[in-house]
Amino acid sequence: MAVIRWFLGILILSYEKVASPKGVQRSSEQQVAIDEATKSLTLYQYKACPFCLKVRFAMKRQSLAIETKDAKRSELARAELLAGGGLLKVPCLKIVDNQGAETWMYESSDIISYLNQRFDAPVAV
Ligand SMILES: N[C@@H](CCC(=O)N[C@@H](CS)C(=O)NCC(=O)O)C(=O)O
Repeated sequence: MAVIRWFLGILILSYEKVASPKGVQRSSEQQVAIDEATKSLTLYQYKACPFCLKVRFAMKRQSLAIETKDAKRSELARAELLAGGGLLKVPCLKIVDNQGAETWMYESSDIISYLNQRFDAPVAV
């Protein structure tokens, strides 16, 4: 089982290398605004998780420099995820609003919809 998981991990990471999408090009002012907005986001993930890869591709497509934390390798990240989100499941997007309130969003499809809705339009930061 561990060997199969290891092999799948290698496949996923290799696929990411060859299939990683191109990022959208924005004006530098727009990109600076988006970079500022994404400082309040953190993606908890595993490198070799296919659902996390789906989210990383969406981030790449949108040129979003969201901080990622590896909940498999980092005990601290794992503890943060469990304490904040309540589940040891990835991907999970931590969203901090202007008042400092946190939302912990699970489910890759929900995370991608959220990112697309928030960052697709140039003014929606
Ligand atoms: N439906 C979820 C599936 C997420 C999922 O199954 N993630 C796995 C890793 S690939 C997980 O976190 N499993 C719990 C664990 O590994 O402890 C999604 O699309 O985000």
